[in-house]
Amino acid sequence: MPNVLLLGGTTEASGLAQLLAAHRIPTMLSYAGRTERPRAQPVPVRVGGFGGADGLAAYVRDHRITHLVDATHPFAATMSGNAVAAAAAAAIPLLALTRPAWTAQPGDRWQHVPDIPAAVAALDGPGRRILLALGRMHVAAFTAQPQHRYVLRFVDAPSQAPALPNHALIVDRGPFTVAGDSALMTAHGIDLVVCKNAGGSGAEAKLIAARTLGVPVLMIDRPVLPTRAEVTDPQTVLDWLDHAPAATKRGV
Ligand code: 3Y8
Ligand code: NAP
Repeated sequence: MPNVLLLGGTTEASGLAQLLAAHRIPTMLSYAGRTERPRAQPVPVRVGGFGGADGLAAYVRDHRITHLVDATHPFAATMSGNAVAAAAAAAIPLLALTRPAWTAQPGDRWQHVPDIPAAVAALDGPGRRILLALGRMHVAAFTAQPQHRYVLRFVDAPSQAPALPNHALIVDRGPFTVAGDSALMTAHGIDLVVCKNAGGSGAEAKLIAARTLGVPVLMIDRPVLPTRAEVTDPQTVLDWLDHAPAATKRGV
């Protein structure tokens, strides 16, 4: 019987947790602890970092984990790099459950930038009304462009006001709806959406709303992740668990 460590924090991870619970496959879902009230899960949950790749490898050994599934967000590059290193060190199989990057559809007005600094640089020029849909972690970078009116959306209320001088703050967690994001963008007169190429359905509403409203999008491309086996369907993970050899004798 597999003993799975599922690195979570995404819609796909939650979907896989449902499947694993339904098949009574022993699973621990792991959160970093970035939000105050993570979604309840049908499997046991742990919260907090492991202490780098070595800490994750030690956790795998100590808890006799046989399979590691990385279902973290495409921008969680450090975690994904640690997962590759720890799975190798502990000699257990690793599979990433991810989602395809979004691609521009007819009617989309996208400008691609490679990372957050490039997104900040792209905002040179006169003041605009920007939906900065990046969460809380990267807001400070945009203080370099204070001339804009920013609409921010955080999962949790911040302990102190964001540093941007001209902003409106919305506290809401996804998945979001097209109707909700269309109403939000209309109410605030948004003329630019800035977002990460997260992929998936949970954050896609703002792109569909932007397309309908004719609002341009500044799309931050994904960081490069280490090479690892990747699937996009939770059911495929179940098949893998049935067939991937568990930990070799060496290492565990
Ligand atoms: C803690 C777990 C589920 C998973 C839901 C998905 C969809 C809703 C959309 C916008 C974009 C953003 C942000 C976003 C979405 C899903 C998914 C997704 C984007 C929770 C969650 C955790 C986090 C962490 C949080 C980050 C932030 C990013 C908000 C739970 C709700 C912007 C990413 O305050 C903070 O420090 C928040 C940090 C990392 C990025 C940032 O830079 O601020 N997610 N989000 C996970 C952990 O502790 O390990 O609380 O339940 C999960 C979800 N957020 O099971 O239903 O699958 O992607 N999350 C982005 O895509 O750009 C919002 O506003 O339009
Ligand atoms: P990150 O930058 O890649 O990771 C930073 C550190 O956070 C990791 O080294 C690890 O600490 C810890 N960590 C990250 N994910 C973890 C997990 N699932 N369980 C235990 N520890 C974890 O990660 P991030 O971008 O901050 O993302 C944090 C969480 O939010 C992840 O669950 C991710 O799926 C979710 N999320 C992120 C985004 C985003 O935009 N980045 C969007 C939606 C959801 P140690 O080194 O101490 O082990």
